[in-house]
Amino acid sequence: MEKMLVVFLISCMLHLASAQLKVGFYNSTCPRAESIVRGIVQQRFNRDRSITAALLRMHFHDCFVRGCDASILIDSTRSKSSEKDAGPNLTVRGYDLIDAAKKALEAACPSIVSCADIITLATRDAVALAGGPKYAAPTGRRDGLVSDIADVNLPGPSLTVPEAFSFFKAKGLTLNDMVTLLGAHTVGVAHCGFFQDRLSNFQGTGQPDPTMDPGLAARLLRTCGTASRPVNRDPTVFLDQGTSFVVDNQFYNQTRFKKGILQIDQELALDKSTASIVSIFASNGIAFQQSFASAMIKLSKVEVLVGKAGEIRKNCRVFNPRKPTVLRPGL
Ligand code: HEM
Ligand SMILES: *[C@@H]1O[C@H](CO)[C@@H](O)[C@H](O)[C@H]1NC(C)=O
Ligand SMILES: *[C@@H]1O[C@H](CO)[C@@H](O)[C@H](O)[C@H]1NC(C)=O
Ligand SMILES: CC(=O)N[C@H]1CO[C@H](CO)[C@@H](O)[C@@H]1O
Repeated sequence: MEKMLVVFLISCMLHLASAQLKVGFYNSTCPRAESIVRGIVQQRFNRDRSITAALLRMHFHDCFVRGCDASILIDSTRSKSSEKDAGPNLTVRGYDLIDAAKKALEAACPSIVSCADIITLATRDAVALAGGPKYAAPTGRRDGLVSDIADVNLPGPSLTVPEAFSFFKAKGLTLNDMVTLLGAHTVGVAHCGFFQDRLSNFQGTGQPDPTMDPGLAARLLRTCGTASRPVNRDPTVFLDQGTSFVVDNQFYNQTRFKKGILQIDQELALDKSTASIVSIFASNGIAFQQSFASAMIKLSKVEVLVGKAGEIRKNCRVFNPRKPTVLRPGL
């Protein structure tokens, strides 16, 4: 009984928390906030279209570890390893863009716009620039006070659909949200190490993964080499072999032709719980775009800090210095 009450109260609090995010949260406190971020993303995108993939992955990794609180941005110190240094972070990119946006925002309105909102807004803008949906992103997130390598528990690329779904379900996301969000693999790259097992000796059979198109497997093998004889140093390949820089539904079409790169991507088209969603998105680009916009908004609300929780960091890579009035007993 007591337990149920606690669960009820916590779920009320979570509900309230997300209710405090608002579209245009900075309208009066920093009216140029969204246009400043958009300008910086546009500038970067003009010379490097891969920024869309970088930000999407950063946003996902941030939100799945302690909620969307910019904990992924914290640099490790000599005494403490932060989220950034965990294995699955591997090659999360785009930290410098967040720094540039923060610098411009601090100049325009000091200590107002959170790093967590910068990630959300920059991702939203980069998605739109790459041909994805344009959507209004609620803001008002606060930055977290904890970033610990031990908290990082992200899904791996060789999971089954039900295994992967357990991670999304724990964040309040549906199977439809998961299939939609994995559509982010319509842009960006993967290092060979994440799918090499599929190319020549799948599960010890001495054969490529039978769920991968043999022509594709042969091509990827030439790029990647084998685990014992790798070609140069861990090269990358496009996750969407069709339209690699465009946020569109081609990723789903590719998986229907056995051209998913990661095992989990291919599984989406094969598992009976997700195959029908994949075929809808593959044949209906507008349905995908609409679903992607709403799933991104849902992702951006996972376990956020609002109100007086957390802080507004001055520098996205370090926590603000503690106020001197806080005396800790024993120190
Ligand atoms: C079951 C869930 C997921 C798994 C197992 C997974 C796994 C991976 C792996 C292994 C890579 C390659 C990383 C590298 O080689 O550097 C990757 C890349 C990527 N992932 Fe995911 N991912 C998942 C969900 C998501 C979600 C929900 C998003 C965003 C909404 C996302 C966005 C991306 C993007 C954009 C890239 C390309 C990054 C780049 O080019 O720098 N992923 N993912
Ligand atoms: C901010 O302005 C936009 C555009 O006028 C409006 O849609 C939004 O509701 C406003 N938000 C707040 C919190 O005032
Ligand atoms: C779907 O992918 C296949 C295989 O790569 C390609 O031949 C076909 O043109 C694609 N269909 C659409 C509608 O883009
Ligand atoms: C960008 C970044 O901080 N990457 C780190 C990811 O984690 C590895 C260790 O697993 C570090 O070596 C990288 O520096």
